[in-house]
Amino acid sequence: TDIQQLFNRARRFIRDGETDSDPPSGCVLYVEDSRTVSRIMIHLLAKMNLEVDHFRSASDAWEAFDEERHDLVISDILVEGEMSGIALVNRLRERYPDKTRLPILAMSGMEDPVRRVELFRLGVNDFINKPVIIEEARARISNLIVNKQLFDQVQQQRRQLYDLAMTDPLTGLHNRNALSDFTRQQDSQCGDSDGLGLILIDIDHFKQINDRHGHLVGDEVLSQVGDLLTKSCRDEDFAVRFGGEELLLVLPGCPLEAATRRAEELRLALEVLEPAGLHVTASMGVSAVGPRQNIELDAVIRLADRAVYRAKSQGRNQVVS
Ligand code: GH3
Ligand code: MG
Ligand code: MG
Ligand code: MG
Repeated sequence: TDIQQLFNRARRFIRDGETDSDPPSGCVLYVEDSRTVSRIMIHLLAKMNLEVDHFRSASDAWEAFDEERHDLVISDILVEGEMSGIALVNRLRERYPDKTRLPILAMSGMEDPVRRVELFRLGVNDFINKPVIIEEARARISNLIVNKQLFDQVQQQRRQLYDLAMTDPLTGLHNRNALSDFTRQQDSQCGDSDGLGLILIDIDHFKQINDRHGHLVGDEVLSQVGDLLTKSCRDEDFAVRFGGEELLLVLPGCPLEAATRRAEELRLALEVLEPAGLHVTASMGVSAVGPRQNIELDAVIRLADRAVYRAKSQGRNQVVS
């Protein structure tokens, strides 16, 4: 995996202390007003397989900084122009306090160790003294880039795991974990919300579908009904697989009448859908909570559940609100 490659690279680098044989690719925002120093550094960065956006002034670099593009900022501290390297570091750290997310490497010919320590206090990750020792610069830059990319990978994997934990694999809808999160969020608004409508959908005689056609066909039916719901969702809507063959649509800002209309549209769409070639219907219960009405979401779901029960007892394939 990519993450394993990064680990191995970092391990090799630390163990052997040698220059990276397979340096990370990435992009560096580089601020330096001296031609001599920048020529050396740009050459080094290119050899390290890094792209360079080079600026002679800190304010130009500040304008050009892009968190999506840049893996590292290398800044000279004493640069010409109205903005100093220190000011650039300050602004970047103000916006990106996380040192792992945005590494900053300061460069300067500072004899005074007290001023060097000050730079770390301002939030730089590392420091290179001038005149530059190439191998030292290479090692420090490589460390920062490897760490940053490792961090990005971990973040990405964390997001993927989160999505996995919140999604029902069969239907692709949100699962109960996601609903719990949503409910907590909703309830914490304490009646500040615009209100919402709920449609609880229970497929009719689903057990018969399984019994007659097999579990896999039942799964296919569920998956296609899930797709129907997904397609019917506006951006703000929230579709959940609530139970086995029970699906829940949360419709923020949707009063009872509008939610009932949406349910009726869905009921008709399902009647003609014929998932897995079968005639499938559902019973739907609709409930709603008005704007600034302080009612817990679970209570509104119970109302919808009671409405489903009535739809079932009144003959199924209908909407009750
Ligand atoms: P009703 O019209 O009263 O709702 O009848 P029903 O048969 O739909 O309701 P019941 O609650 O008796 O049965 C639901 C069935 O759904 C039982 C269960 O085996 C099936 N089921 C639950 N989850 C899944 C699933 O993931 N895949 C399949 N194929 N079946 C499932
Ligand atoms: Mg059911
Ligand atoms: Mg049932
Ligand atoms: Mg059912």
